[in-house]
Amino acid sequence: MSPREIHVERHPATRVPRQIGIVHLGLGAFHRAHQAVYLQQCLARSGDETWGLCSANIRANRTLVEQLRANDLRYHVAEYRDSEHLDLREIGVMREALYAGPDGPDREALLARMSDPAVRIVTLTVTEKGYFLNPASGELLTQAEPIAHDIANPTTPHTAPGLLVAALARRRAAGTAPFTVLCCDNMPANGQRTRRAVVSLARHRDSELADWIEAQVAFPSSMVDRIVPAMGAADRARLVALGVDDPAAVACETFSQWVVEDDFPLGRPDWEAEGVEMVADVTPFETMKLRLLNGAHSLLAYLGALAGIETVDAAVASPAFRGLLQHYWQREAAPSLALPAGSDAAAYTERLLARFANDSLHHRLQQIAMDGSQKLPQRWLTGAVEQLTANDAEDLRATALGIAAWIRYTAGTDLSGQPHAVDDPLAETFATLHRCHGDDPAALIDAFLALDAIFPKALRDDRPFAQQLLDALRRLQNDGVASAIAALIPTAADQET
Ligand code: NAI
Ligand code: CS2
Repeated sequence: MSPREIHVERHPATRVPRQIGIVHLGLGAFHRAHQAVYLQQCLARSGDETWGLCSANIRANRTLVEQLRANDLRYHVAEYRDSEHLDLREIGVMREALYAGPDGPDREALLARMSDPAVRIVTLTVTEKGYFLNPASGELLTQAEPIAHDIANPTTPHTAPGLLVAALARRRAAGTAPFTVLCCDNMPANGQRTRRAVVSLARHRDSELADWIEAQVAFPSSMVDRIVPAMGAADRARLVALGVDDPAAVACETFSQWVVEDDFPLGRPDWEAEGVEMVADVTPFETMKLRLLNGAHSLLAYLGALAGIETVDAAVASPAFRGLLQHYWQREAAPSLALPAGSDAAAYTERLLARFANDSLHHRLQQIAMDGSQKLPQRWLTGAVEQLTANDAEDLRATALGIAAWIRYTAGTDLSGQPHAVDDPLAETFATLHRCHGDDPAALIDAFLALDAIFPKALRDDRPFAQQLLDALRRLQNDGVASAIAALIPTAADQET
Protein backbone atom coordinates (compact mmCIF):
# COMPACT_ATOMS: atom_id res chain seq x y z
CA MET A 1 0.00 0.00 0.00
CA SER A 2 1.63 3.30 -0.96
CA PRO A 3 2.18 5.79 1.88
CA ARG A 4 -0.38 8.29 0.54
CA GLU A 5 -3.12 5.72 1.19
CA ILE A 6 -2.37 5.42 4.89
CA HIS A 7 -4.55 7.60 7.10
CA VAL A 8 -2.24 9.22 9.65
CA GLU A 9 -3.57 10.67 12.89
CA ARG A 10 -0.90 12.89 14.47
CA HIS A 11 -0.53 13.30 18.26
CA PRO A 12 2.07 16.04 18.98
CA ALA A 13 3.80 16.26 22.37
CA THR A 14 2.09 19.33 23.78
CA ARG A 15 3.96 19.29 27.11
CA VAL A 16 7.41 18.42 28.36
CA PRO A 17 8.24 17.77 32.05
CA ARG A 18 10.47 20.12 34.00
CA GLN A 19 11.93 17.54 36.42
CA ILE A 20 13.43 14.08 35.98
CA GLY A 21 11.75 11.57 38.28
CA ILE A 22 12.46 8.29 36.47
CA VAL A 23 15.68 6.74 35.14
CA HIS A 24 15.40 3.96 32.57
CA LEU A 25 18.17 1.46 31.78
CA GLY A 26 17.91 -0.07 28.31
CA LEU A 27 17.03 2.68 25.84
CA GLY A 28 15.63 0.24 23.28
CA ALA A 29 12.66 0.09 20.97
CA PHE A 30 10.27 -1.34 23.53
CA HIS A 31 11.01 1.31 26.16
CA ARG A 32 10.41 4.06 23.62
CA ALA A 33 7.10 2.52 22.50
CA HIS A 34 5.75 1.42 25.89
CA GLN A 35 6.80 3.02 29.18
CA ALA A 36 7.64 6.37 27.59
CA VAL A 37 4.26 6.49 25.81
CA TYR A 38 2.42 5.90 29.09
CA LEU A 39 4.46 8.70 30.69
CA GLN A 40 3.67 11.07 27.82
CA GLN A 41 -0.04 10.33 28.15
CA CYS A 42 0.09 10.75 31.95
CA LEU A 43 1.79 14.11 31.56
CA ALA A 44 -0.73 15.28 28.97
CA ARG A 45 -3.61 14.32 31.24
CA SER A 46 -2.37 15.25 34.72
CA GLY A 47 0.13 18.03 34.01
CA ASP A 48 2.39 16.46 36.65
CA GLU A 49 5.82 17.57 35.39
CA THR A 50 7.89 15.70 38.00
CA TRP A 51 8.08 12.43 36.06
CA GLY A 52 10.51 13.41 33.34
CA LEU A 53 12.63 10.59 31.95
CA CYS A 54 16.38 10.02 31.84
CA SER A 55 17.01 7.04 29.55
CA ALA A 56 20.36 5.33 29.19
CA ASN A 57 22.03 2.69 27.13
CA ILE A 58 24.65 0.90 29.19
CA ARG A 59 25.99 -1.53 26.64
CA ALA A 60 25.54 -0.54 23.03
CA ASN A 61 23.80 1.85 20.66
CA ARG A 62 25.60 5.10 21.50
CA THR A 63 24.41 6.39 18.12
CA LEU A 64 20.78 6.38 19.22
CA VAL A 65 21.64 8.58 22.21
CA GLU A 66 23.39 11.04 19.89
CA GLN A 67 20.44 11.01 17.48
CA LEU A 68 17.99 11.76 20.28
CA ARG A 69 20.16 14.60 21.58
CA ALA A 70 20.27 16.07 18.08
CA ASN A 71 16.45 16.25 18.09
CA ASP A 72 15.84 17.78 21.52
CA LEU A 73 15.25 14.22 22.85
CA ARG A 74 11.98 14.02 20.93
CA TYR A 75 11.05 11.04 18.76
CA HIS A 76 8.02 9.40 17.16
CA VAL A 77 6.04 6.23 17.84
CA ALA A 78 4.19 4.90 14.79
CA GLU A 79 1.27 2.82 16.04
CA TYR A 80 -0.09 0.77 13.12
CA ARG A 81 -3.72 -0.10 13.73
CA ASP A 82 -3.58 -1.85 10.37
CA SER A 83 -2.13 -1.18 6.91
CA GLU A 84 -4.45 1.80 6.40
CA HIS A 85 -4.43 3.55 9.77
CA LEU A 86 -1.49 4.93 11.71
CA ASP A 87 -1.37 6.90 14.95
CA LEU A 88 1.81 8.96 14.89
CA ARG A 89 2.70 9.94 18.45
CA GLU A 90 5.42 12.46 19.33
CA ILE A 91 7.18 11.74 22.63
CA GLY A 92 8.76 14.57 24.61
CA VAL A 93 9.02 13.17 28.16
CA MET A 94 12.66 12.24 27.78
CA ARG A 95 14.74 15.06 29.31
CA GLU A 96 18.11 13.33 29.32
CA ALA A 97 19.66 10.55 27.20
CA LEU A 98 22.93 8.98 28.30
CA TYR A 99 25.38 6.47 26.91
CA ALA A 100 27.01 4.73 29.87
CA GLY A 101 28.56 1.72 28.14
CA PRO A 102 31.98 0.41 29.28
CA ASP A 103 33.59 2.80 26.76
CA GLY A 104 31.00 5.52 27.27
CA PRO A 105 31.42 9.01 28.76
CA ASP A 106 28.21 9.09 30.79
CA ARG A 107 28.51 6.49 33.53
CA GLU A 108 29.21 9.08 36.23
CA ALA A 109 26.37 11.27 34.93
CA LEU A 110 24.07 8.26 35.08
CA LEU A 111 25.09 7.31 38.62
CA ALA A 112 24.69 10.94 39.70
CA ARG A 113 21.21 11.03 38.17
CA MET A 114 20.23 7.73 39.82
CA SER A 115 21.45 9.17 43.16
CA ASP A 116 19.38 12.37 42.78
CA PRO A 117 16.60 12.41 45.45
CA ALA A 118 14.17 13.64 42.74
CA VAL A 119 14.58 10.26 40.99
CA ARG A 120 12.07 7.95 42.64
CA ILE A 121 11.83 5.08 40.14
CA VAL A 122 14.34 3.17 38.00
CA THR A 123 12.84 1.03 35.22
CA LEU A 124 14.67 -1.53 33.08
CA THR A 125 14.43 -3.21 29.68
CA VAL A 126 17.90 -4.69 29.29
CA THR A 127 16.70 -8.04 27.84
CA GLU A 128 16.40 -11.28 29.78
CA LYS A 129 20.21 -11.77 29.63
CA GLY A 130 20.94 -8.35 31.12
CA TYR A 131 20.45 -9.56 34.70
CA PHE A 132 23.11 -12.30 34.44
CA LEU A 133 20.93 -14.87 36.13
CA ASN A 134 20.95 -18.62 35.52
CA PRO A 135 17.68 -19.01 33.52
CA ALA A 136 16.72 -22.20 35.37
CA SER A 137 17.92 -21.55 38.94
CA GLY A 138 17.75 -17.73 38.95
CA GLU A 139 21.17 -17.51 40.64
CA LEU A 140 23.58 -14.69 39.75
CA LEU A 141 26.20 -15.74 37.19
CA THR A 142 29.23 -14.55 39.16
CA GLN A 143 31.58 -16.13 36.60
CA ALA A 144 30.16 -14.03 33.76
CA GLU A 145 32.85 -11.52 32.78
CA PRO A 146 30.75 -8.35 33.23
CA ILE A 147 29.58 -9.46 36.68
CA ALA A 148 33.13 -10.48 37.64
CA HIS A 149 34.19 -6.98 36.55
CA ASP A 150 31.51 -5.36 38.72
CA ILE A 151 32.48 -7.49 41.74
CA ALA A 152 36.07 -6.31 41.31
CA ASN A 153 35.13 -2.71 40.38
CA PRO A 154 31.90 -1.88 42.31
CA THR A 155 32.14 1.88 41.80
CA THR A 156 32.58 1.69 38.02
CA PRO A 157 30.02 -0.97 37.07
CA HIS A 158 29.23 -2.22 33.57
CA THR A 159 26.01 -4.16 34.23
CA ALA A 160 22.46 -3.17 35.14
CA PRO A 161 22.68 -4.92 38.54
CA GLY A 162 26.05 -3.24 39.09
CA LEU A 163 24.68 0.24 38.34
CA LEU A 164 21.70 -0.36 40.65
CA VAL A 165 24.00 -1.46 43.49
CA ALA A 166 26.37 1.49 42.99
CA ALA A 167 23.52 4.02 42.89
CA LEU A 168 21.78 2.51 45.93
CA ALA A 169 25.10 2.56 47.82
CA ARG A 170 25.41 6.29 47.11
CA ARG A 171 21.84 6.95 48.24
CA ARG A 172 22.35 4.97 51.45
CA ALA A 173 25.58 6.83 52.20
CA ALA A 174 23.84 10.17 51.59
CA GLY A 175 20.81 9.26 53.70
CA THR A 176 18.59 9.41 50.59
CA ALA A 177 15.62 7.05 50.46
CA PRO A 178 16.05 4.36 47.78
CA PHE A 179 14.24 4.52 44.42
CA THR A 180 11.81 1.77 43.45
CA VAL A 181 13.22 -0.70 40.91
CA LEU A 182 10.66 -1.68 38.26
CA CYS A 183 11.73 -4.40 35.82
CA CYS A 184 9.92 -4.35 32.46
CA ASP A 185 11.59 -7.36 30.87
CA ASN A 186 9.86 -10.56 29.75
CA MET A 187 10.74 -12.68 32.77
CA PRO A 188 8.55 -14.42 35.33
CA ALA A 189 8.61 -12.72 38.76
CA ASN A 190 10.83 -10.10 37.12
CA GLY A 191 10.87 -7.94 40.27
CA GLN A 192 12.06 -10.77 42.51
CA ARG A 193 14.65 -11.81 39.91
CA THR A 194 16.01 -8.28 39.70
CA ARG A 195 16.10 -8.13 43.51
CA ARG A 196 18.04 -11.40 43.62
CA ALA A 197 20.61 -10.15 41.10
CA VAL A 198 21.06 -6.82 42.93
CA VAL A 199 21.23 -8.23 46.47
CA SER A 200 23.56 -11.08 45.41
CA LEU A 201 25.92 -8.60 43.76
CA ALA A 202 25.72 -6.16 46.67
CA ARG A 203 26.67 -8.93 49.08
CA HIS A 204 30.00 -9.27 47.27
CA ARG A 205 30.63 -5.60 48.08
CA ASP A 206 29.20 -5.01 51.54
CA SER A 207 26.91 -7.30 53.47
CA GLU A 208 25.30 -4.42 55.36
CA LEU A 209 24.51 -2.72 52.04
CA ALA A 210 22.95 -5.97 50.82
CA ASP A 211 20.86 -6.20 53.99
CA TRP A 212 19.75 -2.57 53.58
CA ILE A 213 18.71 -3.16 49.96
CA GLU A 214 16.88 -6.34 50.93
CA ALA A 215 14.97 -4.52 53.67
CA GLN A 216 14.43 -1.09 52.16
CA VAL A 217 14.19 -1.32 48.35
CA ALA A 218 10.93 -2.12 46.54
CA PHE A 219 11.21 -4.38 43.48
CA PRO A 220 7.62 -4.74 42.21
CA SER A 221 7.06 -7.09 39.30
CA SER A 222 5.28 -6.06 36.13
CA MET A 223 3.88 -7.70 33.02
CA VAL A 224 4.46 -5.72 29.86
CA ASP A 225 2.91 -6.31 26.46
CA ARG A 226 3.20 -4.43 23.17
CA ILE A 227 4.64 -5.89 19.98
CA VAL A 228 7.49 -3.56 19.01
CA PRO A 229 9.64 -5.03 16.22
CA ALA A 230 13.16 -3.80 15.59
CA MET A 231 13.06 -1.10 12.93
CA GLY A 232 14.50 -2.09 9.56
CA ALA A 233 15.45 0.13 6.64
CA ALA A 234 12.08 -0.46 4.95
CA ASP A 235 10.23 0.50 8.16
CA ARG A 236 12.19 3.73 8.38
CA ALA A 237 11.69 4.47 4.69
CA ARG A 238 7.94 4.01 5.15
CA LEU A 239 7.97 6.77 7.78
CA VAL A 240 10.21 9.04 5.70
CA ALA A 241 7.67 8.72 2.89
CA LEU A 242 5.13 10.08 5.39
CA GLY A 243 7.40 13.00 6.18
CA VAL A 244 8.75 11.49 9.42
CA ASP A 245 12.52 11.51 9.05
CA ASP A 246 13.34 10.45 12.62
CA PRO A 247 16.18 7.95 13.20
CA ALA A 248 14.90 7.28 16.74
CA ALA A 249 11.35 6.49 15.62
CA VAL A 250 9.82 3.13 16.50
CA ALA A 251 6.90 1.22 14.99
CA CYS A 252 4.48 -0.93 16.92
CA GLU A 253 0.96 -2.27 17.16
CA THR A 254 -1.88 -0.33 18.73
CA PHE A 255 -2.34 -2.85 21.52
CA SER A 256 -0.54 -2.06 24.75
CA GLN A 257 -0.86 -3.53 28.24
CA TRP A 258 1.00 -2.96 31.49
CA VAL A 259 0.16 -4.75 34.75
CA VAL A 260 2.19 -3.51 37.71
CA GLU A 261 2.43 -4.56 41.36
CA ASP A 262 1.57 -1.42 43.32
CA ASP A 263 4.61 -1.02 45.59
CA PHE A 264 6.14 2.45 45.15
CA PRO A 265 7.15 3.88 48.56
CA LEU A 266 8.21 7.22 47.01
CA GLY A 267 5.17 7.48 44.76
CA ARG A 268 4.63 6.98 41.03
CA PRO A 269 2.84 8.52 38.04
CA ASP A 270 -0.93 8.23 37.79
CA TRP A 271 -0.60 5.26 35.47
CA GLU A 272 -4.11 3.94 36.11
CA ALA A 273 -5.56 6.94 34.28
CA GLU A 274 -3.86 5.59 31.15
CA GLY A 275 -5.17 2.04 31.58
CA VAL A 276 -2.26 0.57 33.47
CA GLU A 277 -3.54 -2.14 35.83
CA MET A 278 -2.12 -1.73 39.34
CA VAL A 279 -2.41 -5.07 41.18
CA ALA A 280 -1.21 -6.86 44.29
CA ASP A 281 0.15 -9.88 42.38
CA VAL A 282 1.13 -9.84 38.69
CA THR A 283 1.75 -13.62 38.50
CA PRO A 284 -1.42 -14.77 36.66
CA PHE A 285 -1.08 -11.95 34.12
CA GLU A 286 2.59 -12.66 33.40
CA THR A 287 2.17 -16.45 33.19
CA MET A 288 -0.72 -16.09 30.75
CA LYS A 289 1.22 -13.68 28.58
CA LEU A 290 4.58 -15.46 28.68
CA ARG A 291 3.08 -18.84 27.80
CA LEU A 292 0.27 -17.88 25.42
CA LEU A 293 1.84 -14.96 23.56
CA ASN A 294 5.56 -15.51 23.94
CA GLY A 295 5.31 -19.31 23.83
CA ALA A 296 3.44 -19.03 20.53
CA HIS A 297 5.93 -16.46 19.25
CA SER A 298 8.80 -18.85 19.90
CA LEU A 299 6.99 -21.73 18.13
CA LEU A 300 6.55 -19.50 15.07
CA ALA A 301 10.13 -18.25 15.34
CA TYR A 302 11.95 -21.60 15.25
CA LEU A 303 9.60 -23.60 13.03
CA GLY A 304 9.10 -20.64 10.72
CA ALA A 305 12.82 -19.91 10.49
CA LEU A 306 13.58 -23.55 9.63
CA ALA A 307 10.95 -23.31 6.89
CA GLY A 308 12.53 -20.15 5.51
CA ILE A 309 9.66 -17.88 6.62
CA GLU A 310 10.69 -14.29 7.44
CA THR A 311 7.97 -12.69 9.60
CA VAL A 312 5.27 -13.45 12.16
CA ASP A 313 2.41 -12.38 9.86
CA ALA A 314 3.74 -14.60 7.06
CA ALA A 315 3.87 -17.57 9.45
CA VAL A 316 0.30 -17.18 10.71
CA ALA A 317 -0.89 -16.81 7.11
CA SER A 318 -0.27 -20.59 6.98
CA PRO A 319 -3.27 -22.65 8.14
CA ALA A 320 -0.87 -25.32 9.40
CA PHE A 321 0.91 -22.82 11.65
CA ARG A 322 -2.42 -21.49 12.92
CA GLY A 323 -3.51 -25.04 13.62
CA LEU A 324 -0.27 -25.67 15.48
CA LEU A 325 -0.86 -22.60 17.64
CA GLN A 326 -4.44 -23.62 18.39
CA HIS A 327 -3.25 -27.06 19.47
CA TYR A 328 -0.49 -25.57 21.62
CA TRP A 329 -2.83 -23.08 23.24
CA GLN A 330 -5.80 -25.40 23.85
CA ARG A 331 -4.03 -28.65 24.69
CA GLU A 332 -0.70 -27.64 26.20
CA ALA A 333 -0.46 -24.06 27.47
CA ALA A 334 -3.91 -23.01 28.64
CA PRO A 335 -4.84 -26.12 30.71
CA SER A 336 -2.05 -25.48 33.23
CA LEU A 337 -2.76 -21.75 33.57
CA ALA A 338 -4.34 -20.07 36.59
CA LEU A 339 -5.89 -17.22 34.58
CA PRO A 340 -6.44 -13.71 35.95
CA ALA A 341 -10.00 -13.23 37.23
CA GLY A 342 -12.37 -12.52 34.37
CA SER A 343 -9.91 -13.63 31.67
CA ASP A 344 -10.88 -16.00 28.89
CA ALA A 345 -8.07 -17.95 27.21
CA ALA A 346 -10.00 -18.47 23.95
CA ALA A 347 -10.74 -14.76 23.57
CA TYR A 348 -7.15 -13.91 24.50
CA THR A 349 -5.65 -16.25 21.92
CA GLU A 350 -8.13 -15.20 19.25
CA ARG A 351 -6.89 -11.65 19.75
CA LEU A 352 -3.30 -12.88 19.64
CA LEU A 353 -3.87 -14.34 16.18
CA ALA A 354 -5.20 -10.98 14.98
CA ARG A 355 -2.21 -9.18 16.52
CA PHE A 356 0.23 -11.65 14.94
CA ALA A 357 -1.46 -11.18 11.54
CA ASN A 358 -0.81 -7.41 11.51
CA ASP A 359 1.18 -7.17 8.27
CA SER A 360 2.26 -3.58 8.97
CA LEU A 361 4.69 -4.66 11.68
CA HIS A 362 7.17 -6.78 9.70
CA HIS A 363 8.07 -8.57 12.95
CA ARG A 364 11.06 -10.73 12.00
CA LEU A 365 11.17 -14.28 13.34
CA GLN A 366 14.93 -13.98 13.68
CA GLN A 367 14.47 -11.26 16.31
CA ILE A 368 12.13 -13.47 18.35
CA ALA A 369 14.48 -16.45 17.93
CA MET A 370 17.25 -14.50 19.68
CA ASP A 371 18.31 -15.54 23.21
CA GLY A 372 16.29 -18.77 23.26
CA SER A 373 18.33 -20.04 26.23
CA GLN A 374 17.01 -17.08 28.24
CA LYS A 375 13.41 -17.27 26.98
CA LEU A 376 12.37 -20.92 26.62
CA PRO A 377 12.30 -21.81 30.35
CA GLN A 378 9.47 -19.34 31.07
CA ARG A 379 7.78 -19.72 27.67
CA TRP A 380 7.65 -23.51 27.30
CA LEU A 381 9.62 -25.53 29.83
CA THR A 382 8.05 -24.60 33.17
CA GLY A 383 4.60 -25.20 31.68
CA ALA A 384 5.78 -28.49 30.17
CA VAL A 385 6.84 -29.74 33.61
CA GLU A 386 3.42 -28.79 34.99
CA GLN A 387 1.74 -30.65 32.13
CA LEU A 388 3.91 -33.74 32.54
CA THR A 389 3.04 -33.79 36.21
CA ALA A 390 -0.67 -33.48 35.47
CA ASN A 391 -0.94 -35.55 32.25
CA ASP A 392 1.11 -37.84 30.02
CA ALA A 393 3.69 -36.55 27.56
CA GLU A 394 1.17 -37.08 24.72
CA ASP A 395 -0.16 -33.58 25.45
CA LEU A 396 3.18 -31.94 24.69
CA ARG A 397 3.50 -32.61 20.99
CA ALA A 398 3.65 -28.92 19.99
CA THR A 399 6.09 -28.09 22.79
CA ALA A 400 8.27 -31.07 21.82
CA LEU A 401 8.19 -29.98 18.19
CA GLY A 402 9.14 -26.46 19.23
CA ILE A 403 12.08 -27.63 21.34
CA ALA A 404 13.28 -29.90 18.52
CA ALA A 405 13.01 -26.99 16.09
CA TRP A 406 14.96 -24.75 18.49
CA ILE A 407 17.70 -27.38 18.84
CA ARG A 408 17.92 -27.69 15.03
CA TYR A 409 17.82 -23.87 14.70
CA THR A 410 20.88 -23.54 16.94
CA ALA A 411 22.90 -25.39 14.27
CA GLY A 412 22.93 -22.08 12.41
CA THR A 413 21.13 -23.08 9.21
CA ASP A 414 17.54 -23.57 8.10
CA LEU A 415 16.39 -26.91 6.63
CA SER A 416 17.43 -25.84 3.14
CA GLY A 417 20.94 -25.09 4.42
CA GLN A 418 20.56 -21.31 4.42
CA PRO A 419 22.74 -19.89 7.23
CA HIS A 420 21.45 -17.63 10.00
CA ALA A 421 23.06 -16.07 13.05
CA VAL A 422 22.51 -17.82 16.37
CA ASP A 423 22.25 -14.80 18.68
CA ASP A 424 22.38 -16.31 22.18
CA PRO A 425 24.70 -16.11 25.21
CA LEU A 426 25.16 -19.90 24.86
CA ALA A 427 25.71 -19.91 21.08
CA GLU A 428 29.24 -21.31 21.40
CA THR A 429 27.99 -24.13 23.60
CA PHE A 430 25.34 -25.00 21.03
CA ALA A 431 27.91 -24.97 18.22
CA THR A 432 30.09 -27.39 20.19
CA LEU A 433 27.17 -29.76 20.80
CA HIS A 434 26.31 -29.76 17.09
CA ARG A 435 29.95 -30.41 16.17
CA CYS A 436 30.12 -33.34 18.60
CA HIS A 437 26.67 -34.88 18.07
CA GLY A 438 25.28 -33.39 14.87
CA ASP A 439 25.28 -36.82 13.16
CA ASP A 440 23.55 -38.58 16.05
CA PRO A 441 20.10 -37.05 16.79
CA ALA A 442 19.58 -39.15 19.94
CA ALA A 443 22.91 -38.03 21.39
CA LEU A 444 22.21 -34.44 20.36
CA ILE A 445 18.87 -34.45 22.18
CA ASP A 446 20.46 -35.86 25.33
CA ALA A 447 23.30 -33.33 25.13
CA PHE A 448 20.85 -30.41 24.98
CA LEU A 449 18.66 -31.88 27.74
CA ALA A 450 21.80 -32.04 29.89
CA LEU A 451 22.08 -28.22 29.78
CA ASP A 452 20.82 -27.69 33.32
CA ALA A 453 20.91 -23.88 32.92
CA ILE A 454 18.00 -24.35 30.51
CA PHE A 455 16.18 -27.68 31.03
CA PRO A 456 14.57 -28.54 34.38
CA LYS A 457 15.59 -31.92 35.84
CA ALA A 458 12.02 -33.22 35.49
CA LEU A 459 12.25 -32.82 31.70
CA ARG A 460 15.81 -34.12 31.52
CA ASP A 461 14.82 -37.32 33.34
CA ASP A 462 11.60 -37.95 31.41
CA ARG A 463 12.61 -40.58 28.84
CA PRO A 464 9.23 -40.65 27.00
CA PHE A 465 9.53 -36.88 26.53
CA ALA A 466 13.09 -37.27 25.26
CA GLN A 467 11.74 -39.82 22.78
CA GLN A 468 9.11 -37.27 21.66
CA LEU A 469 11.89 -34.76 21.07
CA LEU A 470 13.88 -37.29 19.05
CA ASP A 471 10.86 -38.23 16.96
CA ALA A 472 10.11 -34.56 16.27
CA LEU A 473 13.74 -33.78 15.37
CA ARG A 474 13.93 -36.70 12.96
CA ARG A 475 10.67 -35.66 11.29
CA LEU A 476 11.94 -32.12 10.87
CA GLN A 477 15.25 -33.29 9.41
CA ASN A 478 13.75 -35.98 7.17
CA ASP A 479 10.39 -34.53 6.13
CA GLY A 480 10.51 -30.76 6.74
CA VAL A 481 8.39 -28.44 8.86
CA ALA A 482 4.99 -28.80 7.17
CA SER A 483 5.13 -32.61 7.25
CA ALA A 484 6.35 -32.65 10.84
CA ILE A 485 3.45 -30.43 11.91
CA ALA A 486 0.97 -32.54 9.92
CA ALA A 487 2.29 -35.79 11.40
CA LEU A 488 2.42 -34.60 14.99
CA ILE A 489 -0.53 -32.21 15.07
CA PRO A 490 -3.25 -33.83 12.92
CA THR A 491 -5.70 -30.99 13.60
CA ALA A 492 -3.17 -28.60 12.09
CA ALA A 493 -3.01 -30.79 8.99
CA ASP A 494 -6.78 -30.55 8.68
CA GLN A 495 -6.45 -26.77 8.49
CA GLU A 496 -4.48 -27.06 5.25
CA THR A 497 -7.29 -28.83 3.39
P1 NAI B 1 16.23 -3.51 21.71
O1 NAI B 1 17.23 -4.39 21.07
O2 NAI B 1 15.66 -2.37 20.99
O3 NAI B 1 16.86 -2.92 23.07
C1 NAI B 1 17.51 -3.78 23.94
C2 NAI B 1 18.11 -2.89 25.03
O4 NAI B 1 18.76 -3.74 25.95
C3 NAI B 1 19.18 -1.94 24.48
O5 NAI B 1 19.13 -0.73 25.19
C4 NAI B 1 20.48 -2.68 24.78
O6 NAI B 1 21.57 -1.80 24.96
C5 NAI B 1 20.10 -3.33 26.10
N1 NAI B 1 20.90 -4.52 26.42
C6 NAI B 1 21.03 -5.66 25.69
N2 NAI B 1 21.81 -6.53 26.36
C7 NAI B 1 22.17 -5.92 27.53
C8 NAI B 1 22.96 -6.28 28.64
N3 NAI B 1 23.56 -7.47 28.69
N4 NAI B 1 23.09 -5.40 29.66
C9 NAI B 1 22.49 -4.19 29.60
N5 NAI B 1 21.72 -3.77 28.57
C10 NAI B 1 21.57 -4.63 27.56
O7 NAI B 1 15.09 -4.51 22.23
P2 NAI B 1 13.62 -4.10 22.77
O8 NAI B 1 12.63 -4.31 21.70
O9 NAI B 1 13.70 -2.77 23.42
O10 NAI B 1 13.35 -5.23 23.88
C11 NAI B 1 14.07 -5.15 25.08
C12 NAI B 1 13.35 -6.02 26.09
O11 NAI B 1 12.05 -5.50 26.32
C13 NAI B 1 13.11 -7.45 25.61
O12 NAI B 1 14.23 -8.28 25.83
C14 NAI B 1 11.93 -7.86 26.48
O13 NAI B 1 12.41 -8.29 27.73
C15 NAI B 1 11.17 -6.56 26.64
N6 NAI B 1 10.00 -6.52 25.76
C16 NAI B 1 10.14 -6.30 24.41
C17 NAI B 1 8.99 -6.27 23.61
C18 NAI B 1 9.05 -6.07 22.13
O14 NAI B 1 8.08 -6.42 21.44
N7 NAI B 1 10.14 -5.57 21.58
C19 NAI B 1 7.67 -6.46 24.19
C20 NAI B 1 7.64 -6.78 25.59
C21 NAI B 1 8.78 -6.79 26.34
C1 CS2 C 1 8.99 -11.48 21.41
C2 CS2 C 1 8.58 -10.42 22.44
O1 CS2 C 1 11.19 -10.97 20.74
C3 CS2 C 1 10.48 -11.73 21.43
O2 CS2 C 1 10.90 -12.63 22.15
O3 CS2 C 1 8.28 -12.67 21.71
O4 CS2 C 1 9.43 -9.31 22.41
C4 CS2 C 1 7.15 -9.97 22.16
O5 CS2 C 1 7.13 -9.17 20.96
C5 CS2 C 1 6.62 -9.17 23.30
O6 CS2 C 1 6.73 -9.88 24.51
C6 CS2 C 1 5.17 -8.76 23.08
O7 CS2 C 1 4.67 -8.12 24.22
